[in-house]
Amino acid sequence: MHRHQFLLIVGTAIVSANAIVLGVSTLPAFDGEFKGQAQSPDEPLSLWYLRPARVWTEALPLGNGRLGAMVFGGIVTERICLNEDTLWAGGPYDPTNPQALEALPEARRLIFAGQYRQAHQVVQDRMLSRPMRQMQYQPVGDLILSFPQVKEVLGYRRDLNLDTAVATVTYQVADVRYTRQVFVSPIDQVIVIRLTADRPGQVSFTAAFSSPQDAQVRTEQPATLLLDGINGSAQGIKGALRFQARLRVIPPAGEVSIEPDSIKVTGADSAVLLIAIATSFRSYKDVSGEPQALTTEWIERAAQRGFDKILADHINDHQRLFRRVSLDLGTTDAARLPTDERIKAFATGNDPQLAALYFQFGRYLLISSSRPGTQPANLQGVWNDLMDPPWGSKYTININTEMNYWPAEVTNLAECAEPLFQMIMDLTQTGGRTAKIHYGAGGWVAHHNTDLWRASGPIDGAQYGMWPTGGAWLCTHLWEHYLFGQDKGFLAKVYPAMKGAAQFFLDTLVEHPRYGYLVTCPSLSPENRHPHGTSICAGPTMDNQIIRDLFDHCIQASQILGIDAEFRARLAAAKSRLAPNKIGSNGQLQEWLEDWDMNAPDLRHRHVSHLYGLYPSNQITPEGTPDLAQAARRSLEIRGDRATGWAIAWRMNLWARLKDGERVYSILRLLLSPDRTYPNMFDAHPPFQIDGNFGGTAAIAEMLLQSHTGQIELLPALPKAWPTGHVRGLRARGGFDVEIWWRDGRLLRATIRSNAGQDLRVRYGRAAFASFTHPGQTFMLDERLQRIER
Ligand code: FUC
Repeated sequence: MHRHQFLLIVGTAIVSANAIVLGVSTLPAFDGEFKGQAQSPDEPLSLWYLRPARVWTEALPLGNGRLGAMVFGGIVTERICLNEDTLWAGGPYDPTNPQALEALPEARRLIFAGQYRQAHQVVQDRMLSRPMRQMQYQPVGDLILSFPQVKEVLGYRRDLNLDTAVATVTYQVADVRYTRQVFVSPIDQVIVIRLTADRPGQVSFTAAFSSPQDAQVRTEQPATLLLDGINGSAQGIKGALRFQARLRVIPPAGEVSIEPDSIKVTGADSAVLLIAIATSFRSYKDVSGEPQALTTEWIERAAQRGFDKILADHINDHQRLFRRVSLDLGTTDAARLPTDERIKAFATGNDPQLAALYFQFGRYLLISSSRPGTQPANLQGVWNDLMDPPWGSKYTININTEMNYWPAEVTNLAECAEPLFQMIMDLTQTGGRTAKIHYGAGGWVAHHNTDLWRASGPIDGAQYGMWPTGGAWLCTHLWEHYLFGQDKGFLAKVYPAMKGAAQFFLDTLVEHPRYGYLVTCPSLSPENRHPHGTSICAGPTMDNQIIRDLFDHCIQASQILGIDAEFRARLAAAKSRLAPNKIGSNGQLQEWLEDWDMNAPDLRHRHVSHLYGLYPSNQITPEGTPDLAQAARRSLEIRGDRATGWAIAWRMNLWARLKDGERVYSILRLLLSPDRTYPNMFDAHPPFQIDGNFGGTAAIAEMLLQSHTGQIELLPALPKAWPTGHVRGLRARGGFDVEIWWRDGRLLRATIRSNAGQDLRVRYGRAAFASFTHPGQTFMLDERLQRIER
């Protein structure tokens, strides 16, 4: 530990946030000594460390879907970064560009004439949204707790218990042990901090807020600290949100003094701090909410209920979701080390439990950043401390947002995807306008990004933004939700959104003059340049695959719902005219209609868009389409394993679908290394982007269970590194819950529960099992898939 460096960084970060923004005086750094080594926490599903966080990517994330908190665990100063998921820049806005439609025929003509650069220019100049960039996600600010100076601390430890979703900081000063617990309750909608000491009268601190927003701090009785602000303006869109953070110290035992901009507690036995945060956001088009009324109501209610009840309800509700899945990949001595040390050693060591922890951390992050009624998990989930974060911490829907939800169904957190579905419903509205104004089309469209205000047009630049298939990709999540849950009521509710997405393509696909296929134009293969100086093209492979899925899902849904026969026939006709997957001269799956792959400027590009057909889609499978699967493998080899966080995680899922467990595991070693995993286990793009966490979690599930071919396949990509293990609670398409035991690299036993009465087909290697089922029926199978009767 370089203590000197530690002091410097903590000092700088805190001073700038306070001194510049709110004028809070310089905070003292901890200049004492650490003595005595702490033990690892009892709960194996914990992240833990021997020192406070120096930087944000070492701090520990907590959240209830709507609120986020990052706990640094400092000794003299504690910094807790605060987020609320509707605090974005700007306000309701309509970025449609009425000039776009006029330019559309010209762009198409140039593309079909092979004049790609000229087409690019037309798109760039005339077809992008106004403004050309979307609004960014922003922080509320920090809670700063200042404690008395101390010379040395003993047995310092900070940890995050994934099973309880509580972060704890504990250390001893002289003969007093201090404990700080922090959690974010989904039931009471408050951030809760409890400070205790094992001797009476030892808890003293000052609580203050700092914020990079346009915000003011004040105090009021009883023991209340308030931060009132308005959000930032961006791209010429004025900040239209009001927000409030309200902190109450309860019960104000000991000596409490209320200063103009802070609350001071001296000599208390313990203290509980409650924080409520709200903005005036009500929907993407309505910002008339009452943050003050909301925070007041939440604080009053929580204060009355008291710490013990709030904590018990929090833990119950978290465990209701979290405990649905357990995963045991084996444990070695490495599991006793602090988490940051384990990340450094994973690639070269033997630490299977760290992979299980990474898997459960992904589930923990989804529960903490996306719950019914909240915003979907953005590029950083719900955690962001910057006013202008990388890529705006938005929703990038040409891979990243979808990847966030890859683990939702299979790892038994289906309700955590509800915010994504709600976002799709919003996009049908805003995207309907974009379809009409930019394309003169019916239905709705969303391009490669969206934000809180559900902007749906092409942005950022022609080579990134001119991609009309983002909304369609999102819609595949609606169908997958139905496949896993078999809820026809849900399907009936979301079918109009799927239909609207399909309608847009019926209206805008054009016949390719050379091939005769129906293609998207203009479009691109996210965000990869072809050999002709841009990414702009017609009918990239990914589009054909996504639209094939969308049409197919609509056809099946309309059959299940017994509606729309005529529309279904139109879809079937159009589907048969989409371009097929093609194998290029190098044996690769072509990324474009033309065999351009080997001449593209970046052969190792991070996006592997054309492999969408292999994962997440099931259009390409080793058994069903062996030639295409082989071509996909070739494309993966050409791209290589090394890439940014999410791109690595995608590769893992792809290799899992090719059933190469050793390859998946070797890529996991790249993902779970300091290059792509920060000390707090956040995925490094770099910088932090949460998609890699979720993609990695999905990939680990995909190694153990697959169900995309009408059958449940057990242990399809099990690596040698996990010879013996057990997983409980994974879900399979068709409405099944699956539990698997394995030993010495072979299946031992599996239990499959049918929830929806669908036919069951199971495979393990060459062994197979099939049966009719009725809802609630459970099947126990042995290592040869013979049924064990109970
Ligand atoms: C896409 C990717 C980048 C990054 C950004 C948020 O543009 O190409 O790598 O993940 O989204």
